[in-house]
Amino acid sequence: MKDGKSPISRRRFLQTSMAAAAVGAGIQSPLVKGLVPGANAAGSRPDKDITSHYTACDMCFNRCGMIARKKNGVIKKLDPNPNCRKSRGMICAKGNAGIQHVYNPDRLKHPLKRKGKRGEGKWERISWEEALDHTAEQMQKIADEYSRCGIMFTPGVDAQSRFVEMFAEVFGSYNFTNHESLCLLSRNRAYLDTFGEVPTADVLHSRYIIIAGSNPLEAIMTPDTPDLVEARKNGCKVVVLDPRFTKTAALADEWHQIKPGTDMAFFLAMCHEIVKGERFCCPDNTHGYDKFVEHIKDYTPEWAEKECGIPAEDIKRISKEITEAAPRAMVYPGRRSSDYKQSTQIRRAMAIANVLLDNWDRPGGLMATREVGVRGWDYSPPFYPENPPDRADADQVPGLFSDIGSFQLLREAIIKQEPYPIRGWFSFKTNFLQTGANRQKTIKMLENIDFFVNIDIMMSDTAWYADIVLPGNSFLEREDPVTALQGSSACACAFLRDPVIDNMFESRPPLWILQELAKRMDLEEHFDFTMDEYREAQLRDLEGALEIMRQDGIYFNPSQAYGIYAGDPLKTLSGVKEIYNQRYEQWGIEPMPVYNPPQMPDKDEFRLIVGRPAYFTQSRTNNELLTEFMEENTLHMNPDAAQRLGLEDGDLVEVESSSGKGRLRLEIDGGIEKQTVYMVTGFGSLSPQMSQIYQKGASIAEIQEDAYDEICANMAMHETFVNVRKVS
Ligand SMILES: Nc1nc2c(c(=O)[nH]1)N[C@H]1C(S)=C(S)[C@@H](COP(=O)(O)OP(=O)(O)OC[C@H]3O[C@@H](n4cnc5c(=O)[nH]c(N)nc54)[C@H](O)[C@@H]3O)O[C@H]1N2
Ligand SMILES: Nc1nc2c(c(=O)[nH]1)N[C@H]1C(S)=C(S)[C@@H](COP(=O)(O)OP(=O)(O)OC[C@H]3O[C@@H](n4cnc5c(=O)[nH]c(N)nc54)[C@H](O)[C@@H]3O)O[C@H]1N2
Ligand code: SF4
Ligand SMILES: [Mo]
Repeated sequence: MKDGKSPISRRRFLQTSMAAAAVGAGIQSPLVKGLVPGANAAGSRPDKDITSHYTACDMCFNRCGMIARKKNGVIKKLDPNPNCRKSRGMICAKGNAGIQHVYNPDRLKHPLKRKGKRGEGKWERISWEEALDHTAEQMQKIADEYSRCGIMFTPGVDAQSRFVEMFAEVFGSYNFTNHESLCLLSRNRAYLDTFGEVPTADVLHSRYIIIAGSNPLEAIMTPDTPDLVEARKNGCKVVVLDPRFTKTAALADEWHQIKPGTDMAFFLAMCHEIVKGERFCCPDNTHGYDKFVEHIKDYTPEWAEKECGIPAEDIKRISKEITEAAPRAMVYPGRRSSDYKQSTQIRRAMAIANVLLDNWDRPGGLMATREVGVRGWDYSPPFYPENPPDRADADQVPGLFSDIGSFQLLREAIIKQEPYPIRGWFSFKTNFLQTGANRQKTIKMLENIDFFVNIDIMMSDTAWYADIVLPGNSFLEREDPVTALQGSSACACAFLRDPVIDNMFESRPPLWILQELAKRMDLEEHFDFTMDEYREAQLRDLEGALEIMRQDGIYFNPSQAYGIYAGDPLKTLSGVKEIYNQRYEQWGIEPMPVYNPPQMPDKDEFRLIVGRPAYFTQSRTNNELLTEFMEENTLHMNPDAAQRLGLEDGDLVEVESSSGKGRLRLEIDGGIEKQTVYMVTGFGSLSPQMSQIYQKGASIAEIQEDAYDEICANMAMHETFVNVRKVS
């Protein structure tokens, strides 16, 4: 590390990550054993100087089981934990590159205080003592001058984010939000409002899967990604609807290039066909079946063809085939649904199709929440009578999640300083300046923020705009609480992390930072616990689980997988599956999905959509082992469209929306719909300290317009229309 280079060579990294990617394809591949000698791998390496440490990957939210190999105090390699059924004994390329996450020369090394203007990049090194004193003082000042709700808290996906949530509550702010309003809330809304909870998908045992608005072969989800490959081998039919020819489309039996934003037409027509076929009949355990039959009368496949571009004959055939395979069949619920203003209703149409397939709580269908047994920590946050009555983003959309709200609505509230002032921002492990649509608006929001503290592992674009930047430690340096995980039929499991190496530089864990702040704000009593005490409370109902975690790196609860409800009422208002949603009726919105064509780009415009490559997580692109796969992002465009504009592959183009613009190279892509363009997230960095991505490609957040779902205010990224022109 002395020369600033990582201790693993790139060539060796590529070899190992390829091997691991191959492992992902098969479930009990001999490669797993090749990578990890011995089932219980701890201590079984031939080189006696190498020690092995169980952990869980944190390069994305999947948290695949992992074993870190350490020699002379340095992590040399990350291997999959073969005991981890959730990840099917796999880690992906990003997981392998976790080593560069820890040993990245761009890591933040000590606390920093801004000296110049925001974004100017003038920093002063300060001690932790000064950083914590100053942060506590500023937060207290805002609480005193405005209210405790005057600070917005935004933690990212992390085993310790719960502590930030607790801190926000104890401090007294309701203005808490996280990545979820950029990600999956409209999907969650749709499934909660249909089945009473958000299911996992039993991909492995399914016989027919329609995947729409999801790309699990690149947007990796465990165990769904390896399970999809396995299910396909076992004869499961896979049908993909995507405006792009993705890797999932390549695996599928059928790919249909659907017109963006029209999925609801396809699924309503599919429901029409299923109902017409009368193979399925479920009036007993559903609410509103008869009304729905009437509702979809005119949503015929012939009608849908005109909207979504998929031939009526195909819609009829697919509907018949999937009904024959039901109940071991599904419309895959997917995950990210931050697409359209109507995403909740689009996903509702997909959820209702699942109702008609009668796959709820059954093998090969949608699985209900299983018992893991990890419990919470009991605490009682103080009540602050002087606080405003509610969140600043309350009441603006009917189906807002009251615990999470919406980043975009909070941003709006801060810009307007309505209904009350929010003057502070506490952020941990999120990068809204790269992941929140309309970056300039986020920068504008900062004009009204008096104090912004950011905890990151690197100088992200968001950290670059902070007043105080605190260096967080990485997952391999951490002592983390127990995390419970669900992974379809694969598992209901739990794991924890112990440090593999000491904190590098002056980096610190979130809990320590929060405890230090609590001490300085007279909130100490609420954070007066050790990690051991916390874990003990979490595991109070799981005797022996800790030992099992230590021995295998993971604990499985062999809890019931199917038939969990067994005739008991669902958690919906009616106690049954709600095709007709009663609460929507109360809210004054359509209780059943009504098709409205999406807003379309003008003749000379394109719709800009997002999606992921397999080798980056969100904006976490600043990793030398991964930029090897893609040095900068490109704008994908259909060849006919490019020809019309006189553009050639590799041309430098400017992409402009009403929000902003960016310059990047054109990539001609025969697999993308004609009026749609696509680019990868996480480039065009503002922060020069992100050395791999600074001045590389363009930031999509700069170009995306500020749209959100009409029901729950989840971000709607595909409502962005752009012009593209050649830069001469
Ligand atoms: N354009 C576009 N926008 C999107 C998406 C998209 O596909 N395209 N996807 C959306 C989705 S689905 C989601 S979930 C959100 C995600 O939105 P974010 O949560 O904002 O995304 P990340 O890029 O994961 O940001 C994580 C930040 O945490 C830092 N970090 C990583 N590890 C650690 C650590 O151990 N400690 C600390 N303190 N910091 C760490 C990283 O450096 C990075 O700055 O983005 C949404 N926004
Ligand atoms: N490698 C990698 N894996 C990841 C992540 C990552 O950043 N990188 N992030 C993780 C996270 S936080 C999430 S939320 C999940 C997201 O996983 P997914 O939900 O699978 O999300 P995306 O990759 O955004 O895939 C969405 C797909 O929908 C397509 N699409 C766009 N518009 C439409 C439309 O109107 N109709 C249809 N039918 N399709 C459309 C896009 O082209 C894209 O292929 O991935 C997780 N896994
Ligand atoms: S999918 Fe890849 S990056 Fe995500 S947790 Fe698993 S190994 Fe890590
Ligand atoms: Mo996400």
